[in-house]
Amino acid sequence: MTNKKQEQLNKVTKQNDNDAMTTNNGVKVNEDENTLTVGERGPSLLEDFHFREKIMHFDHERIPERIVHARGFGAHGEFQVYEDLSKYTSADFLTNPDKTTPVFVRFSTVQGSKGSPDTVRDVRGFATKFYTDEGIFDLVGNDIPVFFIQDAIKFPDLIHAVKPEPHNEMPQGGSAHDTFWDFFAQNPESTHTAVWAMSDRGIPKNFRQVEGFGVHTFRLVNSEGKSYFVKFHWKPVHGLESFVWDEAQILHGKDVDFHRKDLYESIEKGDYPEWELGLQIIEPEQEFDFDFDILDPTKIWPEDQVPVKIVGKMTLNQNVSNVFDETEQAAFHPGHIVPGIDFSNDPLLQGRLFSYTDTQISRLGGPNFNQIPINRPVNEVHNNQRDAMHQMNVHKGQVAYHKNALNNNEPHTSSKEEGGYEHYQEKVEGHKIRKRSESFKDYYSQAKLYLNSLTQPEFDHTVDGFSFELGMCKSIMVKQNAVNQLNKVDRELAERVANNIGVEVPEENEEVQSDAKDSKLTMEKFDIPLPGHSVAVLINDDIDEETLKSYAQTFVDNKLNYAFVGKQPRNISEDFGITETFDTAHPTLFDSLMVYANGQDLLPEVEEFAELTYKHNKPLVVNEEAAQRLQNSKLSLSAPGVFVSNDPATIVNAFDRARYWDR
Ligand code: HDE
Repeated sequence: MTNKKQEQLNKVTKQNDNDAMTTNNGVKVNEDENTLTVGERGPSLLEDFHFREKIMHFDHERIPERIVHARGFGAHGEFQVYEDLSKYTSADFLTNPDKTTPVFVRFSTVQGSKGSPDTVRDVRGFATKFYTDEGIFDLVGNDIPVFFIQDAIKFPDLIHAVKPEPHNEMPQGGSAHDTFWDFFAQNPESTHTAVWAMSDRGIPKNFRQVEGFGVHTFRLVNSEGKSYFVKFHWKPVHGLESFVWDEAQILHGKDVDFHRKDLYESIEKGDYPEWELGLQIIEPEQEFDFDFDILDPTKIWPEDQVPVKIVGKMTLNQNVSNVFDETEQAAFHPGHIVPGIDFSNDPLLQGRLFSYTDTQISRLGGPNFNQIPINRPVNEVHNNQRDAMHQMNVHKGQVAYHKNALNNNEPHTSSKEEGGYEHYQEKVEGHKIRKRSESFKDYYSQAKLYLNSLTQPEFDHTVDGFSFELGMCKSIMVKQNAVNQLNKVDRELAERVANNIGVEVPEENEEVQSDAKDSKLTMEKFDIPLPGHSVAVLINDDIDEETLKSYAQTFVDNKLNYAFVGKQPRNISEDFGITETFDTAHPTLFDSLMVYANGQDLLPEVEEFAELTYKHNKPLVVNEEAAQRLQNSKLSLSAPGVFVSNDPATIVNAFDRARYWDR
């Protein structure tokens, strides 16, 4: 499946097949395994230009990783709007339902370096580049709808606090350390987002099953110049799922690439990840109708109050050809917008508009990063910008300035009617001041709203999340200060965390008083479709070929991914059989488990596999032989989500729920 962007990329794709190796200057290479030396055992010669070029290039292969969001993974796809939204916006990709717009999406963690594990507890970046016919629109969002700070000037402080501590560069890929929680306790505006990050939202099971949020308030502007406030949402067609923390931690070691592998393999198999684009729209006259400031990025617009209008679908359908060339060099920027979309005065958004171009200059080596294939728009670029590092174009002609007569005043500017970008003409007045608006100062009500809206297991997991992270802190003062902050949101949360980590339970009656809930904050709001889930079938001793095949057929029919796991691999055909062993497979790598025993005692590995699946609340089916032998294990055969059956359809039905929290 190719779209315009992929065709453009194909044109610049270098194939290594069937081509003679050359130097970068085009000279054919006759030898690539030995440097030029004086005699077979003599010294190397400086004149070996092929060696020098090869090593010089290698020496400079790495570019600086992103300051934040260094660990990421991307894919191509396309977006199509369901209906003409010209009532709200003039953006061509949002008004023409017949048009498909190429997209490139990069998911990321925030804290860790490029090689850190995928499954850490963190906010996930969800950045989408739309290659529209009117230029590039980047929706550079996260999987959590709010952010830790309200003003961009505090971003370096937040990131310095969360990144590995400077004196020992620890910890990697996590916020469970003193400086982050000190920042949290001293900067109460971070409370709401921290509560989200400590809940199940901080440990998503994969990228396919996260929500996406533009976070900031933007504007949509229609062709008459009328503007609406808008928040952008991505709603996952595959529902929302998370890990349990123990499972995520094991995965840091078992498979550091767990999330990227899931995305890559889903796309390779043709099980394309999909999201629907949603808009929350507020009329300009309603700007002050809410008990929060709609410009404050630490606040959601509760969906029960401002419903999300579903307007289109994005499908990721092609992996990149080369991760460095595309994903690593992708330069996202919230300031890349197209006519029909505009900014609000959210002070966090305004600051981001400076940061992203600035960072690309040092990361991608100069101001021509827009010419890197992944960053090029699909429409043509004409302007008088010239020269600079890594210029990829050969500009023709004498004239490089505007206005000119020598070249008929080309390239010319365009009026709004001709598609020129015109900024929304908002009237603003005020004094030059450094001051936070009073309307930004309620830090706790929405954190409470979030906690009130969680199911009991979700709330319990949030208590566990805080208990782990604060428990890992060394400073008693930091732990106490952090719990004192939580006490302003929710008494039960503060009390349980204080007891878990051994600090004093703060005073009573400090918490914000509110029973308000929003039905769209629990992760259980989405159905979770069966396809894409996985099952490991453990073969304890032996299984006949027919049974194995019938199991496989049931899984294929239901679009479940599966692996047969045994003591040793056993090929039945070239691509079918027992492909995994107890050394290569692990319960954390699968969503469910079937155990098949055939008379012999259970192997210790099988019992361990079953116990961990049980502990992580996942569906578990054991055949009768296995059930008899599991009588004395740590798992209870009568617990919810544990089934004794020989029938592979039982596991299909067990996916009625992805996790049995009541186990
Ligand atoms: Fe970013 N952010 N950010 N950020 N951000 C970067 O840009 C920054 C913020 C987000 O996959 C950097 O190219 C400032 C909010 C994503 O390549 C940098 C502030 C949100 C990505 C930067 C914020 C984000 C970045 C680092 C405070 C969610 C990864 C490398 C005002 C709405 C994009 C780069 C990718 C990356 C600055 C806050 C999302 C340093 C100053 C809020 C998804 O420019």
